[in-house]
Amino acid sequence: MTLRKSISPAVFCMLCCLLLSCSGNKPEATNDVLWYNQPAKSWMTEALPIGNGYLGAMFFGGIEEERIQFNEESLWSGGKGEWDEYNGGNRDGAHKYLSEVRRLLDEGKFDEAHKLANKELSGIIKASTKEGWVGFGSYQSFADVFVKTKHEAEVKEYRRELNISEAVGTVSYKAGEVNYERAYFASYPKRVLVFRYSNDAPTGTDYQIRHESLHKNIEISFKDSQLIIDGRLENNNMGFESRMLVDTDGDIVFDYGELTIKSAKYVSLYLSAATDYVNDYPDYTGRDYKALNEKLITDVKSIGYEEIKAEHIKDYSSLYSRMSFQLGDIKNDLIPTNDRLIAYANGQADQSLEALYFQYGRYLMISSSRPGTLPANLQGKWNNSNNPPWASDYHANINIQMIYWPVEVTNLSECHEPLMEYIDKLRRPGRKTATEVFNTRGWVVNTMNNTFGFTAPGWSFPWGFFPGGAAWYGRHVWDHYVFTGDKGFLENKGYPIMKEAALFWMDYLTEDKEGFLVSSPSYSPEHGGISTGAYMDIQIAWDIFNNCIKACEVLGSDDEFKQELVEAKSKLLPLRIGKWGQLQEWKEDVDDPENKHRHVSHLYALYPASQVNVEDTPELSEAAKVSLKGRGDDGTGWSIAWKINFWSRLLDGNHAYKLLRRAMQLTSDDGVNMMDGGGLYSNLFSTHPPFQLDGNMGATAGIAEMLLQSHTDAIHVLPALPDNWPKGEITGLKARGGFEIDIEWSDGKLTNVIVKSKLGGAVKLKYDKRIVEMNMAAGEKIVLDQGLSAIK
Ligand code: FUC
Repeated sequence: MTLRKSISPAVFCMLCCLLLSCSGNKPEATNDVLWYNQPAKSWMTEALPIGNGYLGAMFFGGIEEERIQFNEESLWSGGKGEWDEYNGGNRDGAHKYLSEVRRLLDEGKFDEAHKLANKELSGIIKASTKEGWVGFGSYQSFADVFVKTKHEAEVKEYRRELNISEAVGTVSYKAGEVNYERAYFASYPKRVLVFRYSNDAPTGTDYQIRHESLHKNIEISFKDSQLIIDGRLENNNMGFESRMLVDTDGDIVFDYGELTIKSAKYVSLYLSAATDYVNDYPDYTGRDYKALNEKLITDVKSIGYEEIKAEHIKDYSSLYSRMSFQLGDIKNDLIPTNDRLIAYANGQADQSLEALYFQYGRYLMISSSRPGTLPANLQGKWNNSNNPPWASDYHANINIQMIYWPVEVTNLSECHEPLMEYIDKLRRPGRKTATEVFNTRGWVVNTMNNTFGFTAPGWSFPWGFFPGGAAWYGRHVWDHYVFTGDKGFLENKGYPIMKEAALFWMDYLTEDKEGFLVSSPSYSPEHGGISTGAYMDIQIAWDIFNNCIKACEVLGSDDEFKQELVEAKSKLLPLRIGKWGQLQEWKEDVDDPENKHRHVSHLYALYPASQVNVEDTPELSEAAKVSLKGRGDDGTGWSIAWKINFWSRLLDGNHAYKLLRRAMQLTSDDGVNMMDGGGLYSNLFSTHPPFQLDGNMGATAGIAEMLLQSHTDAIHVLPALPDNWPKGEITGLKARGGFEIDIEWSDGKLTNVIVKSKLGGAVKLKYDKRIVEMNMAAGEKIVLDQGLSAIK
């Protein structure tokens, strides 16, 4: 980990005073702003993200030359268009080799089993090149917008900011006596990116605007006041188009692919982008993307900038403002965010930075996942490369799930819908993989998924082999139901998804010599080699069986299947405590206390699932703690974030907080580090490294888990409050059962809690050693004091 620079606490205090007294461009004190007094140089570590789920953009805020890199969520290479024999990665008939692999494993011939599984069960891509994986493909950058403005006079009072309560970015500065302002936002209602340039020079200013793209097969033109990119991806022939409508009071000239706008007091740019992709197996194509763009641009044409902006803020804040979070009294928001991070890395307290980081996770969620869009991928929707790390894919052995961990608890249930849709659409290709590779009913996905139904195991064993993916997705489906109480969803969409994922496990599990059900072959992501009965598989099977049983009870149907599930669940290999007191990762007691691997897969049962919890399974919880201590406090960004959640579930707020601070350490490392990277860039992107959205979202979920838990039969208030957060207030957290909870505390103790019930019903509330049980009517609100006595 490298710090860009470090400052002492004394210098830090001076900096605060200086900023408070000398800043010409006085910022408003607010808890919801990231801001900087310099333009961004690096895309990954400094540029700031905006997005509406369909489109994402990163703005740099350069003074003479502005760069805005943008993405459209479906622009992916790969799939059938790239390679006729693509087949979702499946080796048809691969299951013929399963029994042989199992026999070898039973005989303890692990190397031979590995070789055979690697050769016959792995998925297929056509080739691995430096442009990426042919067949699997990767998420692509769309293009960049460059805007040049010349300044003769000295530039002062520069400020670049992202206001996450409104989802509006701004840049402002003065050149001589002229004020320059820019605004950037992504409207979900209008499905466009909006960039606005304005100045108060008496005769306006000249702006030069152009596009640059990494794609070769494109044409750039200007017609009907629109700068248009029309292209096809070279490898899979995917059609794509963007249209940027220019509205200005200046004079426009288009020459050599560049727009010059003369003497303009304002320039508003409205950018829509689309591709011919449709999430429809097996062809994944057919959208009339040009007609869509035309409609979107026509829609914004007749409406003014202010109206579009007001509509955007209203839409965005209808989600964002469902929660508020205040921590302590220290407000350092008058200091540039990068300087705050430096001070924080040097040990300064900055509780409002921690609260900001929590809310930033919600901002990133709303900006990358809205109804109608694809789910957020490994980098949300932000990617500046055509060969991004891990293809910027949907990684189903932890990453995509972690991205969605905070979504229900932080009151953004609608943002979960894209994942529900995506999961639903994966069932058809997933059934083929179940049949061809595993010879089972149901559906399955493995480690790496893309937008073209790649559900086969990855192309090398063991990292690519992870049949737990679909059942883990099933946990999200179930959680979506338990948080919202939407029975229609459960009946029509959720339960069918879950049932088929459970069917896969019913068929895939085999009996071991002791008569327990185990998975074979299996392995614990992404280490330890091939085995029989890696515990993550068993825990995932337990979880999907358990949740399906509950779903059958809720729906009052499928009794026969429910009985089968009950029986299968009772025969699963029981969790075991090993020789050094650890929760075993494998069926055999072979865990190495020195193993620091980033995946802590055998604690799936502790978080996100709840098979192991302090209340009901204290011994297993203790064993989980021993395992966790063994793994240590380092890891990649997402690994550290997972550990925040684990320690919260173990009710150790101070340890969770220690990991939160570790997760928020400023770094500028952007090369891949598989072991002990982690940390934050100055734009608050969490890093593996490199940037992955999972680290942000995992930490946001972890903070929520420190303050509220509802995975047992009780809603537990302040279950893992760290000493460093003696005082605070959080409103709008969600608990399972359709409850919304506001909590206030001071001196490290609960002051009051407000419970609102959407669905009505019984609720058990827990704080410290106190428990209260209440019956609430739908829509009822109850205020309780520190002793959990109702006061209103
Ligand atoms: C998993 C992890 C890696 C990385 C990748 C995207 O395979 O093991 O650390 O996060 O996903």
